[in-house]
Amino acid sequence: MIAILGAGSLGRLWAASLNPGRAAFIARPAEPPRAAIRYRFRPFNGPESIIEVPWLRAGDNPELILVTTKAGDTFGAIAGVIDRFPQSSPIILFQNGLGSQQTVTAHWPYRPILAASTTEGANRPEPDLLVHAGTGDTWIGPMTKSAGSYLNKAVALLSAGGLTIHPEQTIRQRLWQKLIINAGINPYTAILDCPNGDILASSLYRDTIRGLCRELSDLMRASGQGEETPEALRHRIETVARKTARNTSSMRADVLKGRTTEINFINGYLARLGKDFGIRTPVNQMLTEQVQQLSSH
Ligand code: KPL
Repeated sequence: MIAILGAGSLGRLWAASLNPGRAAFIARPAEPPRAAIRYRFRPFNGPESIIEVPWLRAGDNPELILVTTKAGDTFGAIAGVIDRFPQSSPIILFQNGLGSQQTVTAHWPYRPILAASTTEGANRPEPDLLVHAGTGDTWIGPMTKSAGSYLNKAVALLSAGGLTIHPEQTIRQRLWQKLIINAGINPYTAILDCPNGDILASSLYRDTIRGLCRELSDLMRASGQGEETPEALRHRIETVARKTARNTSSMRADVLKGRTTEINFINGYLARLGKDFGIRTPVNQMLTEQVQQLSSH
């Protein structure tokens, strides 16, 4: 049994891929007991089906716990349920950005905690409809010392669902690579309220992207993430913006739906890191403040 904490798009995608009978959602303490979660699942290829995912029962001992909450909810969600599970239960964190993973591993350093970075695309155009909009890859790697010995088992368990999973010993590096892309696309799409490709022609982007990439390059070096020139980072950001030109970024979608964005774990995280290292980050700060003004955060 694989337990999933967080019944949003990503949690539902994993549940749908692992069902029947392999996945259960973990109820939060404040959640009244409800019937199983039922939704329509529209796969990337093939016909729609109905998915029914039960709640984990008291005493169930899952082989793996997937945490698919938003970055800002993650620590509280885990803290509310973790005492139900043995110290040896492996936990995989699926959050965007950086910062939430560090908070969790700093608090539970002896638990086997892994992190994942995924390019799977899923959304919920209606509350009871889950669309697997784009197939991708998922990399999983250890964040705490004791997690290393669980990696192969976790990859095998998740691969059984049919999604493409890779073991990744240097998962922090991969999280950083994704952070760079998200930092260079997401806030602009939210502020400008446009699809990813349209940011490239805007004056906000054109006036600030050089400064942003300089900050990103300095922060990567200071964090031990290697040398990447600002130009190379800009090239990567723009390649993804062109490839996903018609997409609505996750941050723009959050703003449009009135949800809390993940800005504090993307540009906000980078601005905090800059303070720690004594590196100036005016562009990250400006983007963070502008996105915070658009939403409840
Ligand atoms: O990961 C993304 C997101 O929306 O969060 C990008 C790469 C920007 C694609 O939309």
